[in-house]
Amino acid sequence: MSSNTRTLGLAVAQMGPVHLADSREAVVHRLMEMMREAKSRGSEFVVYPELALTTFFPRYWMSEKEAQERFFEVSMPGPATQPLFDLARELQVGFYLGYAELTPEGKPYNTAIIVDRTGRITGKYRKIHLPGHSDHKTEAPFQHLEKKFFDVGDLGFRVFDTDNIHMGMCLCNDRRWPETYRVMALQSAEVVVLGYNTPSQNIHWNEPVHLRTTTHLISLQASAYQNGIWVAAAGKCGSEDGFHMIGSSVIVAPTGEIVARALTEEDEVICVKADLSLGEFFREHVFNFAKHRRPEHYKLITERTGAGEALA
Ligand code: ING
Repeated sequence: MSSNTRTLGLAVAQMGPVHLADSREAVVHRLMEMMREAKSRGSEFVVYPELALTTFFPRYWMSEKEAQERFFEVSMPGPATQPLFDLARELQVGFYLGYAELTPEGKPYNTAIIVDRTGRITGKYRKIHLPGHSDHKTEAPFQHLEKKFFDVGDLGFRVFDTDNIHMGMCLCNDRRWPETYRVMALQSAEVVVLGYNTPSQNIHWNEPVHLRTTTHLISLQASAYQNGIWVAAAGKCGSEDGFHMIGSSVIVAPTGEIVARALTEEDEVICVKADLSLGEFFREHVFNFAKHRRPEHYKLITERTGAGEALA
């Protein structure tokens, strides 16, 4: 690599199951173990999953009040998570963490934060693409109640300067929508980090199980390539109280190639020395936005929500 190459020691900390009976303290202990391992392998930033502190509770029917009492954080850091922030500061490692946020005003969000190497929160994101439903599907083997338990995020897709890296972030279903990455790439993102919880079984139609992993990977690979960015995706996976979620946590290069992939469905750290200059080749040439994009022909993308008539 050339001498002026900028690199980032980037780690993804995939989590195995978090069961209903698991305490936040026990979960934070696992997160800290993986941060220590990532640091020992030269990492400077660790990506944790979506809703990392609890089981994927939107699979269960309950009232919003019960969900908020049992699974939401009213402060970040809070008593259970403060040790993770302290360790980050001690090890000088930044991190992304997904959790359920209940604001002082009582608004519920599926949230993620970026914390820099001094342990300071430098960015916050609230999930915009909320999948699933809000009604009780009594016939379904489990629920997917993100539209019931969370409000649509109100912070937009932002890029944060974290330890001199232009870092964007999103959450889970967001990774399936190309608009997510393009809005951040138009803000000069170099890396996009995200967490996910993806059930293996589709409760809406009889989708072959392998497609869950296929669509997860092509979404990440295409978006990394089409925006000249690194993408790091951390899953919470395995069988949570009998409900299975996919693993395949990955780090994808701006080439669209998977450079690291988790092999298990347990707690597993994958690490890459990400060459941030690699993205520049793509952003300078094939995806030189300023030279090649023609927004005057893209208007439907922001004017229409659902598909409609062909343009006259
Ligand atoms: N989970 C899933 C995800 O987007 C899903 C929901 C799966 C939607 C597959 C569509 C297809 O990975 C979350 N939490 O968004």
